[in-house]
Amino acid sequence: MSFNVKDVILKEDRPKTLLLQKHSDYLATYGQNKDDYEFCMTEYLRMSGIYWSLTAMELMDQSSRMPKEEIIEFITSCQDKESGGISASIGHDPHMLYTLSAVQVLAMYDRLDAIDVDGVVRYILSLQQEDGSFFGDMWGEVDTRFSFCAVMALSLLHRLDAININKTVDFVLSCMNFDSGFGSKPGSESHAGLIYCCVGTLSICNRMDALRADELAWWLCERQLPSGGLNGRPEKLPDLCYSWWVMSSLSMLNRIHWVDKKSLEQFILACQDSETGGFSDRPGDIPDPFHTLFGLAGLSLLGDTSIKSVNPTYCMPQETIDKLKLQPQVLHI
Ligand code: GRG
Repeated sequence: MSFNVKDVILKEDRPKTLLLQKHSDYLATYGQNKDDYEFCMTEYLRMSGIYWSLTAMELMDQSSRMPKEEIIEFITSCQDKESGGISASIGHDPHMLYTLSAVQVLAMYDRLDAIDVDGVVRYILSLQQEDGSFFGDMWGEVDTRFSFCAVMALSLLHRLDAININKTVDFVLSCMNFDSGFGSKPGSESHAGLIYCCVGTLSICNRMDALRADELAWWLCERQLPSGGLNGRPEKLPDLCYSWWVMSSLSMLNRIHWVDKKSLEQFILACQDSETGGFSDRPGDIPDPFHTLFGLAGLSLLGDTSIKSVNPTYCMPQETIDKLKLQPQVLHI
């Protein structure tokens, strides 16, 4: 019996070296024309867009090309005075995801004073539920992504004690599946993106002991396809962003050497656009800041020394995490 593996084929004329200058130019000019169709259509996720671009630029040591003061002023304007939460763009509703992105950006700029920190803490606390889970916003969707956003944002603010950590951990553990992976809520299918969120939550809360590390790492390694790229769950195509979700999880589990690093590196490099700069989800597709961050961050985890070291839990430069004196847990065996 033969299986049909969904995968891509890497062409011989693909990019094979890291085009750092092109990526810096791509991100420095992205959004300079505020009337660009793509820029307008992504307003609903602008705050995360700023986080992806700034982190990628920081990792390339090029963040001075970003409009720092304009970004800080924008973030201040996106905080809702009443709830304390932060939105994706001015006049939008606050949400946990964009609150985290804003805190990450301000932490990198060492400008957390630009927002009402007590307001952010109050907002996050207001979204924790009796079972330890978190809503994403006032509309009540529960997802392990929001648990991770809550603990990451609070830990960056040194205010993790504001929430019930034991209940937070218990809820995340209730989302562990028979395959040792995690989904978005209890009983939901394991998915590499959500595994990163759950392992990240346990890393920040110092409860990595609760994982079934070998089985989980085995499931994560099985995400690697013949092209070298990784998918997010069985039977799916590879996507560059899983170079982050899978590899960061393996890194927290201290089992990054379980994947074939060389072929993954070839896949990541093949996702570069050699004309415009930037990385895309798969070779030949259109690049965007999201995949550009995860391409660079993935290469950093693989040990590329032309990129700064990235912290696998926070997806931020290690030097920022050191400056904040944070020590997310990594397994030792
Ligand atoms: C600080 C890096 C960082 C993140 C904050 C929001 C968040 C925490 C993490 C998101 C994790 C996640 C769910 C990632 C998956 C993103 C993705 C490509 C989803 C696509 O899902 P499908 O089902 O794609 O459309 P597949 O690949 O399964 O076909």
